[in-house]
Amino acid sequence: MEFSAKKRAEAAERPRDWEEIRSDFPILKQSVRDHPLSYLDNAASSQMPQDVIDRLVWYHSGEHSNVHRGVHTLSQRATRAYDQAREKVARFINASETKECIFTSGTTESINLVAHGFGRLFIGEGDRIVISAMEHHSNIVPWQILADEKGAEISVIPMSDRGELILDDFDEMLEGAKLVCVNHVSNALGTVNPIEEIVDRAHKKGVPVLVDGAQAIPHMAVDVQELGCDFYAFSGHKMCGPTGIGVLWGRKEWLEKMQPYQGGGDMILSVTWEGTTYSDLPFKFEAGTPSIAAAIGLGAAIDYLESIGMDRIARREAELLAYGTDRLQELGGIRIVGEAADKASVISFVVDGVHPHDIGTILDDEGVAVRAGHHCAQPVMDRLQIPATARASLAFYNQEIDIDRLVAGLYSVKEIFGV
Ligand code: 7TS
Repeated sequence: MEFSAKKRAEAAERPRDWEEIRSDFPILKQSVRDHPLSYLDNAASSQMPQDVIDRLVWYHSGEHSNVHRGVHTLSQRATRAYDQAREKVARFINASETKECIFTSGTTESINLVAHGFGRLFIGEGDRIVISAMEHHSNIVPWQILADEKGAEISVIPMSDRGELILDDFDEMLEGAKLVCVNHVSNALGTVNPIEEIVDRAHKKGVPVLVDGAQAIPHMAVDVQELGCDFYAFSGHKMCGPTGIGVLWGRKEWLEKMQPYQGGGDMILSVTWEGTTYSDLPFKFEAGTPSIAAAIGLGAAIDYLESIGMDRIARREAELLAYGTDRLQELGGIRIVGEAADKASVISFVVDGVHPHDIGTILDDEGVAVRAGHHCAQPVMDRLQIPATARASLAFYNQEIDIDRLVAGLYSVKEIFGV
């Protein structure tokens, strides 16, 4: 059962409008607290279209079996679908080889894999790891653990009040550095970072770059070869796929040198009491039974996104971001946090005199889902001297009406708190 070819052919013939695209998402058709649901927490987790749900149901009802093991028909079916999902991932990010795409449980595991496999081998005492000031905890904590273990040091690329990286001292920071770790898009601020420039400058000093692409991959066409980076990490559940699956793309030259992150079945060529030889890429890094269904679901999510087109998605989200930013600014008493010139569709904000958790609770009462808190980016909050923000993060299946409902909810917040 293949959904993609049909969808793509249909889309090429007749680009579907956004109303129709929204109707692909069954979860958005419900009411929450007697209001139509406006789901604006897509940076935490996006929703799955019916195609992806159907693909998961099909896998579980017609294909489920273990992969790379059985000679029987079901195992062959599951293996084919799983391997095809990896090919879809490779095509989606323009990897030069499919084997450079490792399935993980998500961005967090992808980064930890590099911290173990690359960090243990190439980072030692006194070496430097350069991290940006706007990282999610998952691109900070693994490096802190490694730095503690190895006696390495961490240097932080600073950021401005507007939420843009300040790269003035970046070249000096690269002296003695073994790795740069930076996100493509900040989850807390929406900033799109200048990855090509960062990679270019780092590579001039011979320093590889890991990009946390968790918040970029759902919003724009990503071409890892064009970016020039060495590693690119992302999660399925933020790009209309299921949870429990993610990807680490890495340059073959690095991945081949790196040690496996976990040992177990499916990652070996042979095991004897004398020793073990590991499988080739990508299997060397995929010990044990993988998240087969989720990987296949991710493949279906890629088909779905491609049937709309990533450039079209980026243009639509830019429209929604502009509309949302204008409407929030009109309200008064609201400060948008993160005003980078290049932004993805994330609107973090604070309302003077109201805690973001209260904003989140009142909005939920009106059917509007936002996230409130530090967004696992506590150093960003510390830098901006705020404890937390409320965050509306938009996806292409949101509509202006969702933003209108957010604004109506914020009027209620202001009324209740008298601000
Ligand atoms: N990196 C970034 C930039 C993220 O935004 C997130 C999750 C992660 C890494 C971790 O991804 P995971 O799939 O491994 O958990 N960000 C968010 C968020 O903004 N709200 O909830 C999760």
